[in-house]
Amino acid sequence: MKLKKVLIKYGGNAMTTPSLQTAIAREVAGLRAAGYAPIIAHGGGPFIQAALQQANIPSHFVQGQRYTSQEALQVITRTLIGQVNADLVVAFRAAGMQAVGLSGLDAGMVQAKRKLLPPGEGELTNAPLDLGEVGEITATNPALLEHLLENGFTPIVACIAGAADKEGAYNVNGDDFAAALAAALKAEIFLILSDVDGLYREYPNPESLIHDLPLAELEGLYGKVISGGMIPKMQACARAIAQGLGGALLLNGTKPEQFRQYFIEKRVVGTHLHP
Ligand code: X2W
Repeated sequence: MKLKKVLIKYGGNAMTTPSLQTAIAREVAGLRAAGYAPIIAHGGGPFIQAALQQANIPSHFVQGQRYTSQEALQVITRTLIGQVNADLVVAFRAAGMQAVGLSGLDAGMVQAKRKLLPPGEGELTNAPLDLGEVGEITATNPALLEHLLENGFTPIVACIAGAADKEGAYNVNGDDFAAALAAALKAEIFLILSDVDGLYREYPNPESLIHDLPLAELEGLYGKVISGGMIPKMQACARAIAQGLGGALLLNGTKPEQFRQYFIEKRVVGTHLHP
């Protein structure tokens, strides 16, 4: 039987306590048991924030991307690969999965070049905005992930990319990283875990939660229904769908039972974005 690949973007806001990590790991194990092949791509924003603060390295965001100095990159790489990824491998193994900890560096899985943003409105110069050591993905190679999935392993991938235009690594936004891997793997579904139930027409009125969203309707929602941190998430979903991905699903990672409800009980939860 061909396994259905589910690329899960596991964001830092849904992993703040060990018990939440354990609960999500159990749900992901349930997916495996039900015939899905889960792949985890993770960020770790709150952990990065704490590590940078502790190292006295200033940090700010430009259009949803963290400005990353050379010294910040070192701390971020160590935090994501040495701390967050390792903790997730422990949690997922405890839930019975053969978890394998990786980052985009391994086997050239994700390559990037320096990301330059076009200047925003009201900027004083027309020069592109420099984000430091932030990467824009240029190439992906899912071969290693395919091997692992075929042999029953569950890959857990930290959002650090190899540099195509210099020595070393780049810091990549977790949503962009996960979307690129979802597209490269031709996943059945790209699942984004955040800390809200999905997109609301009128936040936080629960009646206004959007369950079904065709891609064509997405553009009209920016600035109204989609704002702040949701903008890069939805753009990442749209890009992955445009590259051939079957669909994207937003679930609330702080309510791990939503996994079971959606995938096993086939209940209507979250926001499903599709072509
Ligand atoms: C992110 C990578 C981590 C991330 C950062 O430094 O925070 C950039 O912004 P979440 O938990 O998924 O938000 N990188 C360039 O995206 O973590």
